[in-house]
Parts: sequence; C-alpha cells; structure tokens
Amino acid sequence: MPTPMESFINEMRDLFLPDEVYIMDGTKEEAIRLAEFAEKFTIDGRVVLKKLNWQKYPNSYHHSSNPNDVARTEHLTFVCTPTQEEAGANNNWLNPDEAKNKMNNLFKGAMKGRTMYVIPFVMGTPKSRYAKNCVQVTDSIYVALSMRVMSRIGKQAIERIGNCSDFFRGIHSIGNVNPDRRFIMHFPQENLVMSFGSGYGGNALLGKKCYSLRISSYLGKQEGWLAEHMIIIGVQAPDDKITYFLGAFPSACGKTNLALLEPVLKGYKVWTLGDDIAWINIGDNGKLYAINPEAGFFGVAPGTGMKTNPVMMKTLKNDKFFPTLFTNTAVNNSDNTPWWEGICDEIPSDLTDWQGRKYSKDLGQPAAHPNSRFTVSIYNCPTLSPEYDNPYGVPISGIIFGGRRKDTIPLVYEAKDWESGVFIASSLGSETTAAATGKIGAVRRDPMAMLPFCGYNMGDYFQHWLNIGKKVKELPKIFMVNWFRKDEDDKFMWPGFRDNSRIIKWMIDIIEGKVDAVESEIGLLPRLDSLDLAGLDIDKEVVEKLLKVNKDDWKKEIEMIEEFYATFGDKIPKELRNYLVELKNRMI
Ligand code: SAT
Ligand code: MN
Repeated sequence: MPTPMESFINEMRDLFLPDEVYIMDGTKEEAIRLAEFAEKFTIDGRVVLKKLNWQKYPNSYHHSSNPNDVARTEHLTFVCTPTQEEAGANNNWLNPDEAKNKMNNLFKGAMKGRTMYVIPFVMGTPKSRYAKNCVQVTDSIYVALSMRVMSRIGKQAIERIGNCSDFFRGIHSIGNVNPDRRFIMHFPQENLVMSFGSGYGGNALLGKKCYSLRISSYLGKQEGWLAEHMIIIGVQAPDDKITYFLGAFPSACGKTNLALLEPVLKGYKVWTLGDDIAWINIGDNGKLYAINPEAGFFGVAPGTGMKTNPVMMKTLKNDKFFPTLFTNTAVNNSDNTPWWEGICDEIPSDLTDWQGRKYSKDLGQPAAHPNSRFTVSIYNCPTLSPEYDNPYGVPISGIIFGGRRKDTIPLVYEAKDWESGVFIASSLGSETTAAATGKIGAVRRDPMAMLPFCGYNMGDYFQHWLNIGKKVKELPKIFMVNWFRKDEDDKFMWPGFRDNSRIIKWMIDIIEGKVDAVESEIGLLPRLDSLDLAGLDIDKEVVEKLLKVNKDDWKKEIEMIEEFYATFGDKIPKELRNYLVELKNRMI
C-alpha cells in the first residue's frame, strides 16, 4: 500500500506527465547539485541561476524572472470556499469545483519534458506541536531551491509525515509564464493550494503567504489560534531581561528593518525570530506564544543597505547556509555582486540591470526591479534569537501595529484593552508609496496588515481576534506606532530607524509597570518625561506635536473607517461597531 504522500505523488505524476519525478532529501549536497544544474538550464530563454561573487556573497546566485512575473498577483488569487460569504469581500472567490476544473485543465500534461520536484516540508521547527506538515510539487528548480531556504525540507519532513494523510498539498507549475493563464487558487477546507503560471515568491513558494497565512488563518479559526503577518522580536534590556513582541505593518513601513534593528539605546539588543509570519497559540499556561513557521527571509532588496539595515547586509554575506538567491536585482559587473538602489550611495559604472541590459541613468528606470528580492536563510542572521527553534515558541508581551501616516496617528499609543486594540488593528491604514500601484499618498486600509492574506471573511476574522482575547489569561499589551508623521513643511518629525528603539523601551517600561501613561480619546499616550530621548536632537514641542490627537483629523479618520467597515456589511462584530460609535462621541 502506498502511503498517502506516495499516493499524492502518483496522482500528480499522472496529471502533469513529467519526464522525471525527483523527491528532495533536503541535504546541502543535493542543493549544490541542483544549483549547478540550474546554472546550465534555461527556462524562457533565461539561464535559471548565475553564480555571483562568493568571496563577497558566499553561496549566492542571481535569478531573473520573466519581466511579466515580478510580484504577487492579487487579482488572480482566489479563495475557493463552498460559499462566497465564507471568503468575504476581502477575497476573490470562485466555486471550488469550477476552480479545480480550470486548474486541472491547465495542469494536464504541463510538465511534459520537465522534471517534477517533490518538496516535503515542515513549517515550523519539526519538534514543535505547532508545526505543520506540507508537500509541494513544482516544475521550477528555482522554486525548489527557494523552498529549501524558506522552510525545513526533505527527510525530516518525510519522517514527520509518515503514514499521515493530514498534510498540506501545494500543487504548482510555472506553465509558460503567461499572465493570462496565471491563477493562485486556495481551498481552505481541503488544505490545498493550486498555482499556475508564475514563478514569483508569494505566488509559487506555496509554504509562504498561500499556506502559512491564507490557509493557516482558516485553520487557526477552526483550531483556536492565529496565523498573522507579523515580525517576532525579543528585546533585551540592560537588566538582561528579554521582552517578546509581535509587529504588523503594511508594506513600506520598515517592518524588516524593525525585525533586525540595532537599537540606538545603550544596553538594548533586538533578537530576531521572524520578519514576516507568526503563528500564535495559547500555551498550556494560558499565555500567547509565537513561532515563526518560516526558516528564511524573502525580503525586498531596494532600500536595504549598511545605513538602513546593517544586520541584513551581514546576513546576506554570511556563509552558513546554501544557497542565497538574488532575484531581479541588478549586477555590478566589476566584481559580479548583486546591486540595488539604496545598497550604497554611488552607482557603479558597469552595471547590468534586472532585465539583463546595460544600465544607464538616461533610461530613467531603476537598475534593480523595485520588488527585487533576496532569499536567505534565517540561520545566516547574526541577531537570530537562541529561542528561534524553541518548539513552544516565545511568550508574547506586546503587539505593535503601525502604519505610514503623515498626520492623525500619534508616534505611539497604547490600546486601553484587548478590544480597543483589535479595533485599532482592524482600522489600520497606511499611505501608499511609489512602490505600490495606485495613488501616492492615499490612505489604504489594511487590517492587521492581513487584507491580502486572510483566507476567510475578514468580519469573522475580527470576531476570531476578539474571541482569542476572551480565552487568553494574561493578554499582551497592544500598541500603535507611526514613525512617519510630518510637519507643516512636509518633513518627517521623528528620525525613525535605530531611534525607534526609544519607543520600544517605553513599551517595555509600560509592560513592566515602570511608567504610567496619559489617557486620551484614542488610548494611552506616553508622558513626555517617560520617553528616553537622551542624545537625540529634537525639540520638546516637536515631541508634543508627534503625540498630539487632533480632533478634526480624527473626525475624518472615523468617517474613513466607517466607509471601510461598510464594505464588510453586517459581518463587523458589534463590539467594534460600538467602539467606533464611542470614539466618534469622544471627538465632539
Ligand atoms: O511574495 S511574497 O508575498 O512572499 C512577498 C510580498 O509580496 O509581500
Ligand atoms: Mn509580507
């Protein structure tokens, strides 16, 4: 009798008709062999991997994708629940049978002449009861190698799966990278994702957003836990005590920089546990514990440099894990290293842009694609927390939400209780930047930074958050931050980056009851003298402005939140609707 995993592989072989089936064992030798093969192998007329300078960037390769395939395609991403209501206004929906027919037609024979890579993997450290078993098939060697970096693949997963049929099934083929035949279909009820026509990270590394957020958020709802788009950090204070935080930020708010922060404050240190996804469970003692299901960073390259994120630069140059991949970055030909805008101040003279053309400033385009990425093991990270592989996860004392807002939202405030914290998170907004499509500067609502990643109706999701709050014994404190407030001259008032550690210190002091806060209409604000601003050149008046709650701004904010809530109809929990009414009354 074949095991359920073997049956799945057989079924996939019969569907895709590959020339060969290769089951990954997850060893370094295997990865080296596959990478060497990928250096000679072409897809779409492009060599899959090009070796970079290993003296400067050990184990590194460059990959260019099809120019039509450089980001997640939200409009082609579907949640296929039995009813549309389950998927909610936050998801594109298709009937599951219709979706499967469509995908099976695309999949039929799609791997003729190709190898089907079978990737057994575990999300989370295999020893953990919170970890989940998964199997992905793919015909992309780039995807197969990326999955080795981002998760625990191979033998350890095969052993964990054993004879079980309870594992996530991820079915992927890059097809012929045709944007008209590109779909990412989620079937939460069946623990299944089907993806066709894209080789890009979030569309193709199915353990990442597809499984660890969309499918897992649904599982979490069923099983009483949370799958969140959050960083996990431990902040060590001068007394050596470590306080663990989660943090959720929409894109372009410096989320990864915070995950790898070097605090400006003496005696403080940030330990990194995750930069993107947290699975949060209620531990045996009734407190919240978080694990990072991933094993690597899939980060945006542009803007990453020694000034903005020195720890990430060191991570990228570390030689611990094979391989490190750079996708759609430029290449500096003088020393064969990856290059992108923001890595340093000077533009090298001999640069190849992300599409393989000789770079010239006159083209008026960046050399690296704005969404170019690095894929690097978390074990390369010099600030990796010793608790990263702890099967129970780390106990969470604070949850930080943040957005990019030039006005309205103070530098920091604390939610009075869990419910108001859920309200703050549910109405999280951030201004769009040039990197995102659409109007620059418009406020886009992105509850819990989960809008594109919640695999079920967002109204039910808010209710699930409220329910978790009722079950947890010692709830973490919830904070809202805004590093991006501007003055009348359109200048940022707060320095940001390493100075954000001053705000984290205040949070730790609040958690430990060392300082108290001032009540306001929106929550609890810091007292001016409880912020550690030593050595920072900032006027008292500026800090006062940073912390100001302006009622006129808030009246507009509340109107916008009302409009946003309306898109979910009567699915918004009554606790949140009531809170909004109370807030409105406080602004009169
Ligand atoms: O491609 S991912 O979804 O993993 C990253 C992103 O686009 O946010
Ligand atoms: Mn993300």
